[in-house]
Amino acid sequence: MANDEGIVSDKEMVGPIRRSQLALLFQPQLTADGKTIACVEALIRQEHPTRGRLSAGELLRHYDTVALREELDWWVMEEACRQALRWPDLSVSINVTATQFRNPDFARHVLALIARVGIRHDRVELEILESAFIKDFDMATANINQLREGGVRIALDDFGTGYSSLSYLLRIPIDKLKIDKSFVDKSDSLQSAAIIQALVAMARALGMKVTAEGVETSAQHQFLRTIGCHYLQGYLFSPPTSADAITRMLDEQMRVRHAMPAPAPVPVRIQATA
Ligand code: G
Ligand code: MN
Repeated sequence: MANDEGIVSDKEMVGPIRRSQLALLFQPQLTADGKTIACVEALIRQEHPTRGRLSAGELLRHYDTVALREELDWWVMEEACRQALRWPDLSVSINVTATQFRNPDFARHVLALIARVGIRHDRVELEILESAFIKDFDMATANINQLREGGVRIALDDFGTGYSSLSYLLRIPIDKLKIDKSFVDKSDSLQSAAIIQALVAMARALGMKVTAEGVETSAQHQFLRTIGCHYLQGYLFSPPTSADAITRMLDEQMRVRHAMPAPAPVPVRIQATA
């Protein structure tokens, strides 16, 4: 039962009632031209009976025991992989926590889940924060190595906001950098533009892909495209949205592509025979 503020206690949130309130939304990451969805990031929300849609931050306050958090984390991972079976051409990106990375069996469990769901390993990308490495660097790295050997890709989320960013980059095997929204927001300032440009150049030199987060204006889009970001994510293209809406966006993408005029056929000359 809810208290005066409409907040449901943890006890009532376990089991099927709580699960039925959980929703996964997906936010597209597009190729730099803004025309093709390459990946979707799974983001959790709760459809609360009295308080409407709760953000991840509000929702996680209710999942404050280790067991509840763990159950939720695995629910997100499995649900995201299952939903992604609907979009065979896309990767799915899933946020994972520092706590998950400290579990020595984490990589093994993820690989088993992927095999059970039946999604291709190389379509799954895990987003981690630099803070995942602070408490136990060796364990986090061991998990990452095992995941990457299994074909799963790793992205460093909110890049640029943590500590020791540059030294981490050289020490952690990472496939993708996600440049934090706070830099993109200020990309009209010379300093921020210079930092973003340097980050992109460095990531590319290290063989990584780069996604810019929180792209909201076409000026930001043009800048990020020009300097060589591979992928873009943000409200300019789409907010986090339902799985059905992603399917509709893919249908529309296909329709636009096929509606484009086909290149003019090369005229065939028939030689008159003597
Ligand atoms: O830290 P992470 O990259 O996982 O954060 C994703 C969050 O950022 C989501 O909650 C999403 O709603 C939010 N977000 C994504 N794109 C934008 C954007 O263009 N503008 C703003 N204000 N928030 C965004
Ligand atoms: Mn993320």
